[in-house]
Amino acid sequence: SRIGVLNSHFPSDPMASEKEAALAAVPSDSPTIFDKIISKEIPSKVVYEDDQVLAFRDISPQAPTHILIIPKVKDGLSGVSKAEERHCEILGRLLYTAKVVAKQEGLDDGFRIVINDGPSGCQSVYHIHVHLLGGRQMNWPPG
Ligand code: TR5
Repeated sequence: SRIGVLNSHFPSDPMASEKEAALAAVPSDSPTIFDKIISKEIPSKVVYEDDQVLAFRDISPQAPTHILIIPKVKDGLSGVSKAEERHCEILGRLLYTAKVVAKQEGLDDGFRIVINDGPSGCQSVYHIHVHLLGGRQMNWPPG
């Protein structure tokens, strides 16, 4: 559970080491639902695509515009915390694509970019993705 995950950061939790192991075991190379979205096995509302990245509408939008931008080849990049130097180019391309898509979506007043990482960061799909959110006033701090 979410609370269990949070508790694992307290050394007094007797289950801490077990939970840490479970966290460490999140496999960065395992396929995710996004592989099937990339292959078009599962349909999605694609708003931008090139040879390296895919951008599609989030199935559970948290703002009038909510788009996910992902690399077509994961290459071990399940999240930012797994980034290696070889990923620098694709990491930059994900952000650049967010800008291109924001313009395409008419988000001229601004937008929010989010990358969740790991259980405490509320990541649920372990294939790196940039959330592009816009079309309403964002609040700070985020939840
Ligand atoms: O929680 P994190 O940051 O990992 O973001 C994962 C996002 O993927 C969430 O905002 C989900 O709503 C989104 N998601 C999950 C699925 C999905 C999707 N967006 C589009 N299409 C989807 N399909 C077909 N299936 C999903 N399980």
